[in-house]
Amino acid sequence: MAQTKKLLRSLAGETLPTPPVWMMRQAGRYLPEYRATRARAGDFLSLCYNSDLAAEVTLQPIRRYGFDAAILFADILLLPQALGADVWFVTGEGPRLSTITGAEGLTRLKGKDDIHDHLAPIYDTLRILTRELPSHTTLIGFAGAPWTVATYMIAGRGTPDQGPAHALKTADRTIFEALIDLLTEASIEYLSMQVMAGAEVIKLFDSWAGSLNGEDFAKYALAPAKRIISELKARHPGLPVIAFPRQAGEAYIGFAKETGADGLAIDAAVDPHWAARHLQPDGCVQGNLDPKHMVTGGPALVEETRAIVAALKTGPHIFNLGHGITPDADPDNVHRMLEAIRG
Ligand code: 1CP
Repeated sequence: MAQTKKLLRSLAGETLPTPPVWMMRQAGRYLPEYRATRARAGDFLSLCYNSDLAAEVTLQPIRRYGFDAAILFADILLLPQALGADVWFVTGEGPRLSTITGAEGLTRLKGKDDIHDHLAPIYDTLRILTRELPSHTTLIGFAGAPWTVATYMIAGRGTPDQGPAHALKTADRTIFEALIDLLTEASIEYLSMQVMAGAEVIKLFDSWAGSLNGEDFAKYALAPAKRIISELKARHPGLPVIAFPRQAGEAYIGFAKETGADGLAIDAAVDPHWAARHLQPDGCVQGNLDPKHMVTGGPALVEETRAIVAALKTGPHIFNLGHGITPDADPDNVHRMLEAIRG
């Protein structure tokens, strides 16, 4: 049967008259219905592990806006938790984790196959969503890429420059690489289960790829993505994957081809004309409206949206933001963006 889901057609390399669209963090605090459901769940992690409520918040932006894709409501830090790290969220500040500073932190972690009991509610969320989503909406599963997840596990929190992770990489490369390898293999098991539970596309978020340079980028961003993607595709032939090596700059070039990704998500710093020339020949490009427009709105929102659509219209394109929508965004600006894309 010919593929009718627009997002899957774009990922298969088709150039469509209007691009499919979804938004990073589309289920989130800018939506009053999200805040209400989160309050019912108690806190953020309880929401992630409550399959019914996690499915509910995944569906909220689909109902409100009719996006072409729904992304599983979960977080990249659930995998470290499944591996045995302590993870909690400090309201108004962000995530906190137990830290990994050397060999003993690593040996305390579980093996790659010991994560599924802990993550069972996430797989249940996906099963609920396969039943509840409209037939034209694509269901996206995800994980953090090994480097990005490692930066949180090493520092115990988000960091502006990923300093502690770079320091461990220099001080004890064996331990650092063992952590990257464990996360690579555990991500394969986690994502493979997501596919079996109903995820139709997988996205790998390497939010901090931009702080890796040269050889480090090749070893800790590119190589793990390549291993994860090739193993997932071996287990699930035809599975489309979107890679997001955020702020990779020039290193976006060739990333999709070398890792086998079908789609390459780009941040808002990338000129979409440059992306059309250097990235679209290798496959679908996803992006890349600056999320600040969702706060400020006005004519600039419409002009920028149209400029991105126009720049990428001669190749496969999925419209998205360059990063997640922020809690201070105006929900009406999302309608304005959709109007500018779809007319
Ligand atoms: O207060 C709240 O309700 C929590 C805010 C929130 C949300 C809505 C967090 C905390 N995580 C999420 C959901 C989430 N996280 C999704 C699913 C839904 C969607 O996109 O609609 C996804 C895909 C993520 C991925 C994620 N979590 C990333 C990668 C993407 C990115 O934004 O760069 C990262 C880095 C995280 C860690 C994380 N989780 C939450 C926060 C505030 C952070 C960033 C921490 C930091 O470094 O400051």
